[in-house]
Amino acid sequence: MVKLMVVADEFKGKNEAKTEKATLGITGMHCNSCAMLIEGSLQDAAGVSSASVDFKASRAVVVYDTSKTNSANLVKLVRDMGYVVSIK
Ligand SMILES: [Cu+2]
Repeated sequence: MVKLMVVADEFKGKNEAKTEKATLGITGMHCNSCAMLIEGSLQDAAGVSSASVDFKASRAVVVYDTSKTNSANLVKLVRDMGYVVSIK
């Protein structure tokens, strides 16, 4: 019990940055290159550590640092590319 708490505190101290995963629903992708284009833009966005876009599922999964960005920014980025985006 005590040991567990110590480990948790150490982890907290090292990790100021909090990672979160957002799933976005994307409407308007016509082919796989749309998905690749969106994926590249998300990967290049500040605070994003990984992004993958699935054309067939009309969905993007993005892992990001909550101290650097938020899901609203990610949604806006894809919206500005001309797609309809919702947070799943
Ligand atoms: Cu396309």
